[in-house]
Amino acid sequence: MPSRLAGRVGSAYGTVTRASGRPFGGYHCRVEIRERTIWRSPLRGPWLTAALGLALLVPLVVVIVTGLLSYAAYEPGLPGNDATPSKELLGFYLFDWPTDPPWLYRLTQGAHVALGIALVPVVLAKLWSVIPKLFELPPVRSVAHALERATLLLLVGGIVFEFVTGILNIQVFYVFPFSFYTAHLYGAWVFIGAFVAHVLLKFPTLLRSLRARPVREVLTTSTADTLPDPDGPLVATDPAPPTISRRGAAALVGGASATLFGLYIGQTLDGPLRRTALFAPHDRDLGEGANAFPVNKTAATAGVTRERADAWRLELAGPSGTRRFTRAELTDLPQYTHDLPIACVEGWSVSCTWTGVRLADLVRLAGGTPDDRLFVESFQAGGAFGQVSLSVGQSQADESLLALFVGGEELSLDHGYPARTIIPAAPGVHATKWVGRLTVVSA
Ligand SMILES: Nc1nc2c(c(=O)[nH]1)N[C@H]1C(S)=C(S)[C@@H](COP(=O)(O)O)O[C@H]1N2
Ligand SMILES: [Mo]
Repeated sequence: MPSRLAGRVGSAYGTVTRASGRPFGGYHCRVEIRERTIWRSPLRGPWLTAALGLALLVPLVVVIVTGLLSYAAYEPGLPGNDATPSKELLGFYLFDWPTDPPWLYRLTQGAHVALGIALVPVVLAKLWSVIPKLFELPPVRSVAHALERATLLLLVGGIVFEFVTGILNIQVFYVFPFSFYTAHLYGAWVFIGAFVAHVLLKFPTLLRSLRARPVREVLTTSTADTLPDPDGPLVATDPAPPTISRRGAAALVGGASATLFGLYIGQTLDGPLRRTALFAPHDRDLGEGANAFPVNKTAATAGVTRERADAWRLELAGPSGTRRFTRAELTDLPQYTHDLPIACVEGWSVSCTWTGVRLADLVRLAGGTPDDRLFVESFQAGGAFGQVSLSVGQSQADESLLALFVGGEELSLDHGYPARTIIPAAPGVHATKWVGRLTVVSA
């Protein structure tokens, strides 16, 4: 008798024989019955797991690639930009981050964060679809089986770790007792390794499982007519009556995913659509006027006061010595105006019109050449955000500015008054506020 039927009529006997496939003793028998009767959804089976796997495949590759690009965008090879301890090979990057097009990081990091958020329901559904495996008994059957389970642990542990740290970070909820940057980078490599192995191993199964159930059939089958997959791993031996069809489940997961995407994407857009970013933490009470855009670290938390800012001089150090400039002396230099976005690693971005002195002009004023780069230091109190090495390309780009004005108004204290750098296509964290010193470094 087919084992599924045996399960359906509720025979504990049939359930057990199929599950263990061998003679059973009292203890073993009890455990197997429990395992087989908890997970009874008729949807669980090779088709659902494969369909969710396919839905995740391309977006996860985009999340991985944009994540690695974000690492490259930090220019981790330059002094002071990457504090990751003992990164060795994991810290490799292959190219200088470009300065053109200026919206590049806005796009890659917006995609990284928005897709990461949108995939949460799909990942949860995928974990739900395979959850009986977590309670598989006996826990280890052979060396090969132990290895397979260890890989799955890295895969599931890796994705859960990356999603949890990423989401906490974009919600500016820094509760973990370690550096987000380091943990998310190391976690990424664990996940990427397990992900690549998993895709290579399971892709043939994915194709086979999807072919077994044509899309047309899935789309036209009602809840009442929804049957379990024919025999296969994960299929309940004792399935409950269906409460949702496969197309209904797809609509549920897809709808949840689209809703999350829709409620986040606004934080990357300029204009009225920004107000749709209900879940994003950076878009409330921005104030009025040209300085009404998100503030990551306020002047107050950075220990910057109006008095300190007013007593300020910019120190410019280079081959021809150190010079000091008042703000008025800087506004007397040739001024340039560019529309450039600030694009934070946390996914939000905003385009502003910046006016100020060209960084390349300052390099020249300090006696540097077009092959030199800048080291930027803030006069804020302490903190890891105070120092950034810009690449030669970033220091020399026409659009890279020491900005003094935004949207035609003086920078507000929270946005970096008296002066901040703004670099095309660079991550927001490299747009140093309250610049205290610029040093020309020959590359
Ligand atoms: N000195 C200093 N500059 C800084 C920061 C900081 O904490 N200190 N935060 C950075 C980060 S993470 C971002 S995204 C942008 C945010 O700029 P905003 O606060 O002007 O919007 O400033 C960057 N510049
Ligand atoms: Mo940021």
